Amino acid sequence: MSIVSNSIISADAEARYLSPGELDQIKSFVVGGQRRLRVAQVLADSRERIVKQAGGQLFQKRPDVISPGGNAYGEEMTASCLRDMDYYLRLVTYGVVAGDVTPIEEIGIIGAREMYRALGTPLEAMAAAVREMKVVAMSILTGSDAEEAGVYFDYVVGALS
Ligand SMILES: CCC1=C(C)/C(=C/C2=NC(=C\c3[nH]c(/C=C4\NC(=O)[C@H](C)[C@H]4CC)c(C)c3CCC(=O)O)/C(CCC(=O)O)=C2C)NC1=O
Repeated sequence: MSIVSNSIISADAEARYLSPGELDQIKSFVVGGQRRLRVAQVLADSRERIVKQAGGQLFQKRPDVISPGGNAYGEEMTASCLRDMDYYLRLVTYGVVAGDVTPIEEIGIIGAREMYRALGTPLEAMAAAVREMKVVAMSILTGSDAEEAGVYFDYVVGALS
């Protein structure tokens, strides 16, 4: 789930102490801890704005998804769509905190493509929604904070594409 637990699991599998290389990686994870927590907090605090603005952008660029016959057509379906966007934003914050994509993968990626196919949700529009959330998040975060979070948005976009 994180570099710390992964390193321990692989070291213990070989009944050995953590290597200098592993300790170095853990060190940079620990050193970056405050920043990752700050980034996760900013994203969580901005969740409404991120989802709302990104949803607006998505529906402007893909009016088909909210038009009759579209997967997110109607108040209830649009709400499910925005809720899914909030889900993925939440998972991005998990990734940021863990410094690892594994929690995102386990909770929201494995099986997601099949699920969306079954629901008739266009995957490329779901990926586009996450890309739009990244754009909004990048306008809120700066510098290395934005870079840190960007990795996890990109991961979700790539995994859903
Ligand atoms: C945290 C992990 C997690 C995820 C990811 C998740 C997704 C998820 N999205 C769903 C539905 C849905 N998802 C969407 C989303 C969209 N439709 C579009 O056209 C857009 C492209 C997109 C929004 C950007 C919609 C419209 C539904 C409702 C579909 C339906 O009920 O037919 C459903 C079906 C059950 C339900 O409606 O709650 C699940 C399980 N649930 C989870 O627990």
